[in-house]
Amino acid sequence: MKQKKIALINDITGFGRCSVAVMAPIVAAMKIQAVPVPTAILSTHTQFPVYFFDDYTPKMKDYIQTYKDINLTFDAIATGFLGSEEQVDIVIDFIKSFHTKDSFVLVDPVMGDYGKLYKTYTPAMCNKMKELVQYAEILTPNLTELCTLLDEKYPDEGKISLEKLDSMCEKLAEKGPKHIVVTGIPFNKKQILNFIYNTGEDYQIIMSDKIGDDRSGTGDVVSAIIAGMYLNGHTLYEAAKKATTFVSKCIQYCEDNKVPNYWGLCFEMFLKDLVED
Ligand code: PXL
Repeated sequence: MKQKKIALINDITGFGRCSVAVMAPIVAAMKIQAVPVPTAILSTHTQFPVYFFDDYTPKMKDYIQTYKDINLTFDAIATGFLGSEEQVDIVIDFIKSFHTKDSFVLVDPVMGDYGKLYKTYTPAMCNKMKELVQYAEILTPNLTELCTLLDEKYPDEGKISLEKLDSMCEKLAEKGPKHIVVTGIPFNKKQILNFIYNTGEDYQIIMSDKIGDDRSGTGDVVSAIIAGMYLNGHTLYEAAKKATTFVSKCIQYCEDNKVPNYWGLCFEMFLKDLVED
C-alpha cells in the first residue's frame, strides 16, 4: 500500500507539547508521513507567561513554492494555529494548489478556550478564520471556537443542549465543512461531551470522564488522531472515539505523575496504542 502524506500547516513550538511537535509523531505512529509547513516558531506556547514568537508569514510563500516546483501531492491537509491574517490567505492558496478530489482538508480553528480567545487572536483574525472554514471538509472546534465562528455568546458555564449543538453545527456546515467534531464540551463536573456532526445524518456523541483540569495541547492531539484515523479509512465516529480514549489515558498519566497543565499531554507514553497493523 502506498504510504500517505499529510501537510501539517501549524506552528512549531519547542516546549509545551502542541501543534507540529505533537501532530507529527502521532500521525507517524499511524504510518502516515508528516510534512510540516510552519506558520510560526515559538519557544513555548502562548499559555506560558513568556514566550518567544517568530511569525513565519514572510517566509511561507517561498517555503511552499518549492513544494509546487517538485509537484508534491498530499492525501490530507491539516491546519491549526495561525499567526496573522495574511497567513490565512497563504493557507487558502495552499489548499487551492494542493487539495484534490482524493484528499481532504481538516481545519482546527485554534482560536481560544473556556469562552476566551487566545492573546494573539484579534477580531480581524476571527473573521479570517471564518473564511478558512469554507475550505474545510472536517472541522474540529471546541465550544469557544464554535460560538466565535457563529458570532454566538459562549453559554454560561459552557452548558449547552444537544439540540442547540446540532443546530449550530448545521449552520456552520452550510458554510462548507461536511463533518464537524466539537471537542471537549463541559457537560457536568465529571464528564466531557464530544459532539459529532455528519451532514445529512443524526448526530452522535461520545462521553468521557473529566480527569483533573484542562490541559493545553489536548486539541492538537485530538485533531491529529482524527485526521490520521480518517485518512486510514475509519469513520469520523471511530476517529473521535479513538481520540477521546487516547486523550483520557494521557491525562490520567499526567495527573498521576503531577505533570503541570501547561506542559501538554505525555502522549509519548502511549503512542503504541495508535499503531494499527
Ligand atoms: O494548542 C493550541 C496552540 C497551538 N499553538 C500555539 C498555542 C496554542 C494554545 O495556546 O499557543 C502557539
